[in-house]
Amino acid sequence: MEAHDSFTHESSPREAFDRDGYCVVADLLDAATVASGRAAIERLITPTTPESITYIWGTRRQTRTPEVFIPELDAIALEPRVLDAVAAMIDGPFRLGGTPIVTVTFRGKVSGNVQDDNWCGHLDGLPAEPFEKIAHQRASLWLAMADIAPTGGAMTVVPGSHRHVHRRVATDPAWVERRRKDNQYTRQNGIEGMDWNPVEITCKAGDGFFYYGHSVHSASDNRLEQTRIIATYNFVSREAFPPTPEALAKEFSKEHLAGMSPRMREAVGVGGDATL
Ligand SMILES: O=C(O)CCC(=O)C(=O)O
Repeated sequence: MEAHDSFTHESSPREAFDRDGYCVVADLLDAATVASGRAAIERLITPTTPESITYIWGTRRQTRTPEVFIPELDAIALEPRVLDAVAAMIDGPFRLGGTPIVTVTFRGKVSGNVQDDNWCGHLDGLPAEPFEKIAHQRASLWLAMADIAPTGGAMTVVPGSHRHVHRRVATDPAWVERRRKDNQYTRQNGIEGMDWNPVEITCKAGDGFFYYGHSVHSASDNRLEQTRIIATYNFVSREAFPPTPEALAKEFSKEHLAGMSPRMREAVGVGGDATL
């Protein structure tokens, strides 16, 4: 597959991801695809959507998966530019390793703002293996279904924090012990030697970003009227995470698997050797 233009810049998305723990890739979806994805999301998620459908964190709503799925979002995983972007991030053949997750942040509080210097980050667990081993076995691709502007509830990351986390895990058992109990990272409670310079990942509708969960990150408050609307696609290396029946049963509901198009079934690895 030909590398897309955006991958030939001086710093490719993959290099940026390795350096910063996240990277933005512009223009993965066209306007019509964004509009249809967004409409399907807005039909399901409103400020009063119940907890049986979404996890609630401040004004942020995130679909419960695998039980909640939005069929219209499936085809987006197969968009050629999406697949190109993922191919640059994962080593070898890959598959979609989970139900697309929808996140909508309405105006209001989530975990502070960089502008007020009261933003608080966290890690999605402490890494069990070195960055070099795990970084390109999975790719969490967040597709923006609406523009995300500063103070608009963006995913926020401390660039390069994953390097500090991995170094501590490899060298400092007392730190690991402490951070198992304290997963809150602030300017006052950061990581020794790490610059505290959280960055909001702003982008346009149709853009995507990859982020690494062992970076210090969190969602910011949304101070705008514009809701932040994201669909997250978790792709995995097919070799590292084969589509065994047990894996598929955890990743997708029976109803979702039953209603999938043949191409989508191939993309998740149901019943065969097809790879993306
Ligand atoms: O919604 C976001 O931007 C951040 C989500 C987050 O912190 C997480 O998934 O762990």
